[in-house]
Amino acid sequence: MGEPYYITTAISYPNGKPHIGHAYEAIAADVIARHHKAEGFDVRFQTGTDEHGLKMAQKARDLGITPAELAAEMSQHFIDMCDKLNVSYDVFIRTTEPRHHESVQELWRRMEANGDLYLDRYEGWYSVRDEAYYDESELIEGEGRQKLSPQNTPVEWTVEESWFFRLSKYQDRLLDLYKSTDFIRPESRLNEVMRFVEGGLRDLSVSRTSFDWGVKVPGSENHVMYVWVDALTNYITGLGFPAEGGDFAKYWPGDLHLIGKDIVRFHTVYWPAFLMSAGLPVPKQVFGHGFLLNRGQKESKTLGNVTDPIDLAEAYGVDTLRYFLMREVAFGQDGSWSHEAIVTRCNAELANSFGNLAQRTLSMIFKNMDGTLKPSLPLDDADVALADAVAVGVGGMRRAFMDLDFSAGLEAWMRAVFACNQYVDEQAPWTLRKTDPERMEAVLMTLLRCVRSLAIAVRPVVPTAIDKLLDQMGVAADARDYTALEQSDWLETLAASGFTIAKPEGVFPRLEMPEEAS
Ligand code: ME8
Repeated sequence: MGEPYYITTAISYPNGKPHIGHAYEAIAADVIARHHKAEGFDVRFQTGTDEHGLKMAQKARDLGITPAELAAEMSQHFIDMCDKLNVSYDVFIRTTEPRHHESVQELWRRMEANGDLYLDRYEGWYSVRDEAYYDESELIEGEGRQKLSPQNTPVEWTVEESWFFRLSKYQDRLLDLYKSTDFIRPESRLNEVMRFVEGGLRDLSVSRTSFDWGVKVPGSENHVMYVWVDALTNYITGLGFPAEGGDFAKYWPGDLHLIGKDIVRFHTVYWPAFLMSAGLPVPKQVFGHGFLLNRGQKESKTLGNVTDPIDLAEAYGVDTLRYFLMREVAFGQDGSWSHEAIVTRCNAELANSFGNLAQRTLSMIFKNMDGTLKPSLPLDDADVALADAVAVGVGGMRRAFMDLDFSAGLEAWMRAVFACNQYVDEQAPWTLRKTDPERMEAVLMTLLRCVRSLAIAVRPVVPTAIDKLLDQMGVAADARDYTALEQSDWLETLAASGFTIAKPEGVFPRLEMPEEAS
């Protein structure tokens, strides 16, 4: 087994069904997980649902059910979404699980033992939707002079007895962390957080007495913990904490918390401070991705533009949706989707470029060579140059993916696909068939080698279609990781086994605009 690599998504609030932003984050995390697996890492991938807090309690009350019922029903939709979108998580955590309560209470005890928790009275502007208190100075004014949080959500003046965490004590250690490591990415978020922390940290209210839907504070049973203390701890609960051997020893500190830009502060200020207080190592990196917008607008129930990601996956195919999201959005920035953009991008790149290349190659081998493989024909300069161009494209893609720059990675991959299509046009194997059949066979074998490399490279993004293609090419199921790219004799071995290419089936069909969207 390779080096451990632990990646997590945010855990979603199951107060409604998953939206396209949830799908985007889950898909991006899955691509990262699959990419690291292909690179040989021993990957652990966790996602889940964040089931406590006032937001859940209020929603359940509105629906006339208990918060536990709401959480159970809705978290199933998140599990179903992950399964539908081929999200290969190892652990799906629900914060209502007893093991999670135990883990959070142990974290609390350690913070308390370190002298970082004290009882006081809290007064402030609280936003239920954000589950956060805000400073007067941070508020903005909405319609009718209504006070709103910086996230545009309503706030209420709230007074309660509360436990406090000595966040102020960690200011210097946090600033050191940001300056000496790559803890926060991308850079725009780093700058935002630095400004916030340099502005001075105030102690944080970390318990509530006004409701009881949460993890109980040890020794102070009328208090439940602030939902963010509880939620953030999910990342270590899933590794078996408080047990510190086993998975915890192997995968902690985690490599990457992938989250959206709106919750960067919780992950880069509160979470490392809690861990420092409890004497535990902090994760290696937090990446705050951008928001996915619907033609430039945030989806919302009020605007009536909410899209069910499952409907999109059903309309266009799971792989297509995954490819579109990773290719279209510069990772870290906001991005937009529309039906036209999905159809245009995926037809141009998946159906017409790569899909067509693979389909043409396999079908010419099937028709003109009876599907047989001839690995040892002489190669000429054009063949060697193409193999080089593909190796450069695939190498560029792997490096960009390591750096989480997916759109640039897929662009490098696409350049290699274009080089192959240009080679097909220049070599014109359909003409060679009559003039120089042996040369035609060498051209087709060159193309087959390139298609295999390109397929293996893009497999983390579009796993189902690529597996279908590699099956048709006789590539063994256990030879589809990046190490297989170095196996220069695979075609020799496959030919020696007597494998022949059968009539191929396309794996990236052309898309049509759905009627209601055109
Ligand atoms: O914040 N585009 O849960 P959540 C992209 N429970 N990402 C989006 C998005 C959009 N339009 N809208 C939301 C929570 N997200 C907490 C997290 S973690 C210990 C607790 C992202 O259901 C959002 O940024 O509101 C977050 O990373 C994730 O979806 C879940 O959001």
